[in-house]
Amino acid sequence: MNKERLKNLTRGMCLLPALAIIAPGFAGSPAAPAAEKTAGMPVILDTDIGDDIDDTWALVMLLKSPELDLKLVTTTYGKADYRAKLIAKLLAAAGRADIPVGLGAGGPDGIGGQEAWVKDYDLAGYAGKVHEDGVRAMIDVINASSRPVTLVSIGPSTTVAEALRRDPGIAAKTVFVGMQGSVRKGYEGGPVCAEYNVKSDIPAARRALLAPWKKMIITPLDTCGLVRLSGGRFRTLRDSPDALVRALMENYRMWAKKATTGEMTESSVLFDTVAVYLALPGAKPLLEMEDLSIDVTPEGMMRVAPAGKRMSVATAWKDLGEYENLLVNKLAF
Ligand SMILES: [Ca+2]
Repeated sequence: MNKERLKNLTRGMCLLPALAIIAPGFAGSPAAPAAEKTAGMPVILDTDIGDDIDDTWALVMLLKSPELDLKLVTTTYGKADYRAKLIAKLLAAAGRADIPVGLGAGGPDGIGGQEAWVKDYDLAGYAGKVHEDGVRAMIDVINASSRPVTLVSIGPSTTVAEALRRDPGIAAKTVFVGMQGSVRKGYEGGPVCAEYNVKSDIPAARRALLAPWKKMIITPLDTCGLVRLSGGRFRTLRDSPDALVRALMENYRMWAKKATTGEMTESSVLFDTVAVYLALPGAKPLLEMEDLSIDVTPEGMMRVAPAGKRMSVATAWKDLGEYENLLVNKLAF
């Protein structure tokens, strides 16, 4: 089992920390809508796409959300070349090569479970802009925007923290929306734990999650860790003729190491899609939202504490089934 695969499989294992340490092999388990660039809310997606597959789902969901005007997609937590190739090829498949791609912090090297999809893809062939310094691009998009930018953070905070280090002033101009942490529940509804995005780069997470953002909204494992499509909902997407959904399913097939998409009967946990949902304008009637003061400990745990950072937290589902319907409808059409 390669290192990346191991990381994917151990993402959900912090409820079994001892086992994870002593037995690392233990593991269970037509183009997007045309750009309506003027109407949508300005958004940057910062993603560790290419490790767990849910980032790919989240990017496709974002591309199928005309309410959101995607200004830039940046990579985070290393593997910048591999991640940028995945992003660029997906944007091209969506007919959205107008969206720039930025290589984020953590270094260029490394691959993951979707490498087969991009091994022959040349990033230099991307028709859109590729920023070698994605951190700079993130700062520039935020500072150039006449409206607050929504930063959708769905990976470790390596790139966001570096942007804050270079220009702390971006926080006050930005709405931070993240798939981050674990407040009262952990993976699969289990005990609270150090969530993957936080524990992968704890100093960066502390810098990013405690920064003075204009507004801050997160979906911790309490909510995002429960989303999984199965049955008819999954089959609707698996069998969709839509070009972008087919690209998504092909990536999922490669990541899941299946010979055909027909062998797949359900999704993995789609953590990151909930951050995209939170970024959408309007009320969130499907979620229980609480204003909480959150601290992040040096061990990567989230604690509700009076001196913590005030944020809106999606702590429970009111109607998870209806969210899954929304996700299918958004992706499929
Ligand atoms: Ca992610």
